[in-house]
Amino acid sequence: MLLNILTIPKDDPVAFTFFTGYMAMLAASVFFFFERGSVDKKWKLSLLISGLITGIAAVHYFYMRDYYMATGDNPTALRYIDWTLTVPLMCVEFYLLTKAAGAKSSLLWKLILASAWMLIAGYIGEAFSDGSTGHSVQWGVLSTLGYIYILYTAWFGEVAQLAEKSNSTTVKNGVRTLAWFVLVGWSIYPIGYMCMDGGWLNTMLGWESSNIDLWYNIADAINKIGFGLVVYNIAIKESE
Ligand SMILES: *C/C=C(C)/C=C/C=C(C)/C=C/C1=C(C)CCCC1(C)C
Repeated sequence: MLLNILTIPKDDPVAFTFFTGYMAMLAASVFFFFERGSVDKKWKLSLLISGLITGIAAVHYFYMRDYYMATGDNPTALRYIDWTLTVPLMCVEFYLLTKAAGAKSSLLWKLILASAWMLIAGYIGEAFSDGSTGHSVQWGVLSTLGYIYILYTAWFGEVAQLAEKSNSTTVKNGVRTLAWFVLVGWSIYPIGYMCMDGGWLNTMLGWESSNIDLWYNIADAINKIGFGLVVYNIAIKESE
């Protein structure tokens, strides 16, 4: 197959979002790293993590983009390696934000465990798909259990309760905004998942499987850059 990374077909939105996604992640990382200098010492670690999330994504987008342009396939392994690193780092952001209100490291480990569960089940559902709806739905449902655990923790569980106890309204509101990201932004991923071959939506609507990356690319930009910007806003306000 011809390696064709210089021309983006004008009717290929997936390629388009791989290029813009890559550049946006890179720019966001530069922004978060530089802005570490504008916030109080106690917020520098949070901004570093924001920069690492988009930075790790930028490197994976670099490779995923080329993989997609060369093969036209979904870069499933690269995608899940990226998520395996970046989703736990997002859990670290929740932990750091609620630490001042008394978050224990056990909270962090529970969130990381739930994300590992969610991603391993999702990977099995995608990478070992036999094209059947049964396989896709079974692993999708198992994965969703991990997602619901994180969602519950952010909205009603430990994270929400600790944020409520925080004496800063900025932190309280910020954590609530991040919980919205987990509810709305993260829900784009299972929708994308259901569009794969054999996926529930794909079967129902007869969509193309390559659409899966369009969903994932849009979701990643919202969740990684948007999430980081919320943390950045909290840090700036709290540093004033
Ligand atoms: C930066 C990457 C992020 C925030 C990735 C988040 C990924 C998910 C919330 C994925 C969830 C999935 C399900 C809930 C069910 C189907 C399989 C997944 C892995 C796509």
